[in-house]
Amino acid sequence: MKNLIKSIYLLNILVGIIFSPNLFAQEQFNYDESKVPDLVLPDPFVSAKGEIIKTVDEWESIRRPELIRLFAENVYGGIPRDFDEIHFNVSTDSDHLYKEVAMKKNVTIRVTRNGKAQAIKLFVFLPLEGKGPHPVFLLISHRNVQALLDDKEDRFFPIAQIVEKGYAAAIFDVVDVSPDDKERFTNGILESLYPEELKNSGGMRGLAAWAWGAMRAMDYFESENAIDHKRAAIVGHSRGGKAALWAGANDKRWAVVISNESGCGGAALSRRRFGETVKRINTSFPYWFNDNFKAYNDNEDALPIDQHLLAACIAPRSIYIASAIEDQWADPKGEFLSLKLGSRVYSEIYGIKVDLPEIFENHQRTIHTKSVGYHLREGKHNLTLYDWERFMDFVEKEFLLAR
Ligand code: GTR
Repeated sequence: MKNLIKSIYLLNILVGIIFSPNLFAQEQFNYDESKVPDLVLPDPFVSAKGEIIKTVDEWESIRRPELIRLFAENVYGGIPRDFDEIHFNVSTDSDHLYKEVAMKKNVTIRVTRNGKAQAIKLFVFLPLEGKGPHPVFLLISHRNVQALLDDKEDRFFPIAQIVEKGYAAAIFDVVDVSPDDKERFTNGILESLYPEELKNSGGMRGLAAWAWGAMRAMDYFESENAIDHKRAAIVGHSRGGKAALWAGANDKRWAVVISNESGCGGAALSRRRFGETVKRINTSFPYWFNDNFKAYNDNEDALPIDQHLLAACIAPRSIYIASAIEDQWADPKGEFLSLKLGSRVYSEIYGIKVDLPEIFENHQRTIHTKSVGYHLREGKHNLTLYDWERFMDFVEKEFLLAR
């Protein structure tokens, strides 16, 4: 009898596991354009109080600061500006793979606040050819930077190609600022420099911390004579692209902001719910965004912003959005639409003639217009030499025009 009860009990557990909702309730993601809801998006030109925004002054004094605040409160958390000291320890490194074309500087950026310190390693490659100061590309890397620097075949960060075009190439690993990990993300500036952010449901989390790191790299560029910090481009791929957009929106020192396949929480419109959704990203990567963002799980229409307004906050500086056809998870169409709608601020507020097509076309194409760059390439989710070549073409034109 005892054995029978035991068997029934075990059978119950087994049936419970097999039919558990967790095992079968796989969330469905939409890849069908006909199922995308009709979009009603927040208007760039109407403030929260209902003021009509028409002039540069109204944009810059009312709407733009309001949007930055709304993104900070509801999505990323703000990027703290205060610290006590910043110090750059620079050494020239002659032991590297790009000796023929570049000089390598290893920079340790040391930031202190309230008696605590954080060190970030920044690697800078300066062209040997040509007279400086050189314009610079900074890549926010969530891939292991040492591994990238040790692999000459890798084109995620194509140092030789960047430097040969006359640019400085700089990179840091997000692990030095906030590790890209659900458990360990506080193990950086969130514990050392800004612990109060964690107590705030609208405070900084991983992505904003990475953006903060990029801003400290810019502080270094400002101090480096070989770099033309007024001609600096910030680049991020995917999660790094989300951080690049947030850094670029907040910090006007970036002349060019480049987001590669940044998708949900980056360039893609959240309300489309195509591919990755707000709920899914908040479930898989809760430490990227602040706690307030979780309120928009399955509730995107309640967001006071959408991602086209992040693109708009970068105006009139240059913005570049890139997508890949097979990267449907990141919603290439939603990325294009963000740029198209966000670029209205370039044309309608700043009078910059942006010439993006009216409709998204799902084939490989590059569109470079004044201040706004875009490409869609064939292939999968990745940052490739093809992408970098398009970025460099665009940046070259932008900087020539700006001279
Ligand atoms: C995915 C994530 C995306 C994107 C990507 C990446 O797993 O869902 O939002 O950030 O990672 O960073 O490569």
